[in-house]
Amino acid sequence: MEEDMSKILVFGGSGYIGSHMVRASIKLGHPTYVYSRPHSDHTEVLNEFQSLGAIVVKGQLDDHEKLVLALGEVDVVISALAYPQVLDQINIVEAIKVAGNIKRFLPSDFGCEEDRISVLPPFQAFLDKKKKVRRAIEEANIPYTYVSANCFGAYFVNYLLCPYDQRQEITVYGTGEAKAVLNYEKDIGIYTIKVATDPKACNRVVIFRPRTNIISQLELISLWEKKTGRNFSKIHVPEQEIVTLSNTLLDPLNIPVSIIHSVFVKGVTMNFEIGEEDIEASVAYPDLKFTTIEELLDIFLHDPPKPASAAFE
Ligand code: NAP
Ligand code: EMF
Repeated sequence: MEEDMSKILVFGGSGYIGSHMVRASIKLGHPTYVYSRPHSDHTEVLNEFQSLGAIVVKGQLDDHEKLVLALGEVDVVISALAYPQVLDQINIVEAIKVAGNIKRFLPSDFGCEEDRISVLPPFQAFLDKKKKVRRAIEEANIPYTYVSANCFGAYFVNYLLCPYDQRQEITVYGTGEAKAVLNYEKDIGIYTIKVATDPKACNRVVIFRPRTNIISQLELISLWEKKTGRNFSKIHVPEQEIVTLSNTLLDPLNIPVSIIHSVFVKGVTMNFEIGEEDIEASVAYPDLKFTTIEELLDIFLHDPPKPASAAFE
């Protein structure tokens, strides 16, 4: 069977979301490769992948020859590189052009749908870099899938509810009524591998917007109150204060507040229609299931995931 399975190479596979993609790829039976820096400090997770049968390729992101060689071994390429490395993905695009064999490339999107929204300047500058990578892929005629995974569920539950904190207060950004989409990281891994190898998803935008995962901050807090039996006082930060912070904080600290504004005040994960050309993952793959927000909170109650380190430090 293994010869029928696409070979998948993951950039950033040792990272926060990339590690879920690598585990999903291995679990679904794909020969799996991880491109990792020679002096990466993610040795523990890389060793785990190797023990599960993945091949770790050591190389820098600007080593063109190494990139072309690694790409020559595989069919599908997923990049889960972090914010500072977004433009380094142009090196991957250049190497894919030379290798000539890649059937699909998924750049490191995995958040808000950057081609449909407009946001505060610090977040916009971040999204513009991701858009630049998309345009380079299209220019080079590389078959792609763009994944709009929306909010990483455990990451944002940690950020919004601070579930490990004994404090009685929870911060609410804006009125707390805008709807947002929160998806569990493990599911993002599985669905990403699914779309990366699905012919229907070639040259499409795939949006992860399951009905069970759409929630406002106020609804999320009251669900958490119900589950924990606790009561929280809500400290509202007015929209204007968030906008002012996004104008005054230094780069890159101005990015998270701009993201909070876009997602939880403006509702950018929910405020556009999914187009006819787009794929919504929960509809397209009824054989799979997204962990609901209810279930995600149950995981926090019974088997709390490790908090991620901040994305912008
Ligand atoms: P991450 O864990 O910070 O980093 C991913 C990997 O990048 C690292 O494990 C590292 O792999 C590699 N890397 C390459 N060059 C590096 C360098 N110079 N310094 C440090 N690491 C380097 O990434 P992430 O937070 O998962 O982010 C991946 C994507 O998800 C991004 O597009 C980000 O915007 C997005 N994201 C979305 C959300 C959301 O809620 N939707 C939340 C967070 C992130 P090696 O050590 O093996 O080389
Ligand atoms: O740190 C983040 O948020 C803290 C409030 C950033 C990393 C998260 C992120 C989220 C996105 O959409 C929800 C990055 C890119 C995104 O498109």
